[in-house]
Amino acid sequence: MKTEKSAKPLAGILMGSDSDWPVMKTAVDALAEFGIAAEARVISAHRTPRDLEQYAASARARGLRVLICGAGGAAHLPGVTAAFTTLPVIGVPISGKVLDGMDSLLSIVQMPPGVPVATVGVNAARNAGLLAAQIIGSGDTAMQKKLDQFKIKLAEESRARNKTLAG
Ligand code: RP5
Repeated sequence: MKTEKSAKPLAGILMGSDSDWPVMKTAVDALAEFGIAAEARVISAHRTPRDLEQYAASARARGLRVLICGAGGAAHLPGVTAAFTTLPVIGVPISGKVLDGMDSLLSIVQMPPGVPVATVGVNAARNAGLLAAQIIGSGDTAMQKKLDQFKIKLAEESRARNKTLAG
């Protein structure tokens, strides 16, 4: 799981298991498109809860600006992380071998009032990475330009799809 770059990580990527990595790597890749370094860790709300408290409670002081947490099944990782920090937390429901990720989605999205988690779609870690880039870039003009360029490219690619239609 090599994600650390020379630049200081601004995003923390947590996942309940290394089995979540193929999905969560797409968040790291999305951040990298905007030159944002991330650090990735396997920390489980159930298996290593004390490690989670330590990580989340110290994240802001270590310079992180946003946390992205992916978990499957009884997916408490994003919610418990949000309990220990005031950094923005983005939750990624991961689909497991049963229930198609509905269990994870509902576990993450139904947070109690006062402890928000921004939940993306099932396995939608790329969107989590893009949202994290927007959060990190919200007060940064140079980053805003990169995000604007990304939107322009997205629109161009969408319009180009008209060319593939028959007739
Ligand atoms: C969750 O249980 C993890 O986030 C993972 O999605 C799921 C299965 O974990 P493993 O059995 O693959 O370690 O805690």
